[in-house]
Amino acid sequence: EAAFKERLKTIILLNSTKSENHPLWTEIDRVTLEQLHYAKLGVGEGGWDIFAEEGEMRMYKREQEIDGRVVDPLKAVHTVKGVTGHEMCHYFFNPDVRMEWETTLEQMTILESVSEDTLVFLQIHKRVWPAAQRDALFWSHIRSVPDARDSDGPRTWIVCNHSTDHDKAPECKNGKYIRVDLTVCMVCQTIVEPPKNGAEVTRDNLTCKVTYCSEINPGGWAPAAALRAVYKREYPKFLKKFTHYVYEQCKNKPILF
Ligand code: 18C
Repeated sequence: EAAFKERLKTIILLNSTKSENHPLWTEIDRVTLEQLHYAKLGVGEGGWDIFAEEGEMRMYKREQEIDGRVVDPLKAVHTVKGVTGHEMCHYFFNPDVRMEWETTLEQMTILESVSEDTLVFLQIHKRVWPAAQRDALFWSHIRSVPDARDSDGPRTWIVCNHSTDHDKAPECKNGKYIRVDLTVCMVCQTIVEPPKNGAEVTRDNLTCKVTYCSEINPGGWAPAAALRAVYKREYPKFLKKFTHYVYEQCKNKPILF
């Protein structure tokens, strides 16, 4: 009986570290799958306007305002050689390296480690004059899903970030910062070009197709023209810097499929 109880304790402990048992789980699962679907839709329809183009990278926006606030949805696509979708998403999710590529950040705190694949973040972002400084409170979730082409090759990876509340977070209305409301996803598909004569796959055979979608409500007053100027500068800067960072980190490491 003692051995049985011990085993039961272990099972309970193991299960409690899974995100499936967290009160946020239903929302995490729903929003992640919605974002995956949304990211896969093309930009041909739906009124997307291209605003930045450099090499393989294309960035589109839809101008939209809610209560006079700019909330323009953004969708970007990029193709990066030599890395996998798993690698790309790993670095986007991993808090240890965020300061290496995220240039809008002043401070980052992990409020809760829900599980290996889910964290709750409080981030303080740099202030842009003349608007008030912003913070962001969101869960972040990483997972793999079967590839859309139904191949037995590498899976597709997604990281989804979505605003939430948290007991440990300062209340925004009494706080020093205005809290933004965000839904962001990065979806990455790996394409492997089969090497000739059955040789081993190297990084030269890899291409990663990145889709990045973002909807940010500034949460309070911000001058529309300044805000649009900020994101038109910051999004391309982010995606170029981030993908270059991942490429550099991975180039001499074994491939993480
Ligand atoms: O997705 C990205 N990063 C993730 C990890 O950090 C996460 C972050 C989301 C960004 C939240 C943005 C919070 C407000 C930022 C304020 C602007 C800072 C600019 C600093 C310039 C020095 O998902 C990559 C994010 C890429 C950067 C996006 C910039 C978006 C601008 C949106 C503006 C809304 C705030 C209003 C500020 C008013 C300006 C006049």
